[in-house]
Amino acid sequence: MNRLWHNARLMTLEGRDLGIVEDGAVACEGGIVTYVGPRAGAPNAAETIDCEGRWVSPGLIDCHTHLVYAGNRAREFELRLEGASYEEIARAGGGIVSTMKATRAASEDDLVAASLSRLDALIAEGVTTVEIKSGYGLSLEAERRQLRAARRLGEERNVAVTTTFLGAHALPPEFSDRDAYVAHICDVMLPTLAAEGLVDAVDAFCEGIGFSPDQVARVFEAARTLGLPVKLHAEQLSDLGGASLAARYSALSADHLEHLSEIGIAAMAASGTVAVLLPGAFYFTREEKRPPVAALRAHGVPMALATDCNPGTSPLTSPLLAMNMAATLFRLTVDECIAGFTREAARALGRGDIGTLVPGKTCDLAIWDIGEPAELVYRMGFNPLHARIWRGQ
Ligand code: DI6
Ligand code: FE
Repeated sequence: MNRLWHNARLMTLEGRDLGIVEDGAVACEGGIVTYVGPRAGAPNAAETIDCEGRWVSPGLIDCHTHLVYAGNRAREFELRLEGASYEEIARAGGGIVSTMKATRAASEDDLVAASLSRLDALIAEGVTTVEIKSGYGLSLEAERRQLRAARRLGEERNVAVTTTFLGAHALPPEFSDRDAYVAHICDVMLPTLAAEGLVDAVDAFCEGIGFSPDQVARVFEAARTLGLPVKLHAEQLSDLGGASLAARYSALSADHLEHLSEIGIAAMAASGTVAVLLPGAFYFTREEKRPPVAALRAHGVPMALATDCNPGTSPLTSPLLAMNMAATLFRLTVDECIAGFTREAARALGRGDIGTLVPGKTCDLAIWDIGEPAELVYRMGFNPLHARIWRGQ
């Protein structure tokens, strides 16, 4: 079935800015975009949809989430309000490990049910592709359950799910030695889950309370052997040189980056590694050091944005609020915020088939009730989505 959306103002995201086309049209056939441009040149279609002058952008892409988990950390939030730090709570056995316990106790059905409401919140704001990490199971069986639940979410809803294995997120209680756990990840967990088709990419938490650069390098070697792309939680709480390490492995992205150095920035620029900025985690943990946005810009490092939806540091399910935070807290421009959830997010996932409106790409659209693009970034807690199209439907 071919369709044509017309009488639209387009943000194609083609090129370096928003790629605006006034009085535009988008045509699709079989879920693939066949035309983007002025209405005057649009082909005929079996079905035409009048957008009544609304703005149309690519569907949003949330390229970094930990959406699948059980329980919540509201109590830990209260402890932090009383003065405890995130690292203190983690070292005292709270933090990631407390979510691990709840997640291990949940069935696959429980995980799907608990995660659907979070996924629906993203979808309601125009998300058409979401990356979901494991990392709250921390055993072969429980990581498998998390990844399977993530895949199932993509069957329950009209949304594309891409999965990332984050076994190296925290040390599970069965292990007292981080090196031994890393060996188990490399020799058993990752190869098994990859063979089951559950892993699209591999991530790790490179941090004092997580894993050292040497340990992460071992995980990346195992990923390379399996032909899987890598990404990294890097320089969130301290500078361990994670971004440079990620760049050495041609990582798709390095994420967080508040404590990123000039050396790390130069390495990312050279390898084409995307900087994924996560203002929700910055805000929620009351981090005081901002990611070096001006230097990333100066070096031409592409910047993506994501919610980092997770129970501990970013219980955020609003890409639009994340854009507002990125502008207000990190001084990103409106164009950078919108590109961060479309074109650059696609790049952070290594996906050439989504993220811009160009013939040949997947027809994922968000249609907005706004007067100008800045309105997407400017509002807080208001959702102007008029309609969302996934694969042409
Ligand atoms: N960094 C984060 O912000 C999340 N994971 C990570 O490596 C937090 C995960 C959590 O606290 O549950
Ligand atoms: Fe994260």
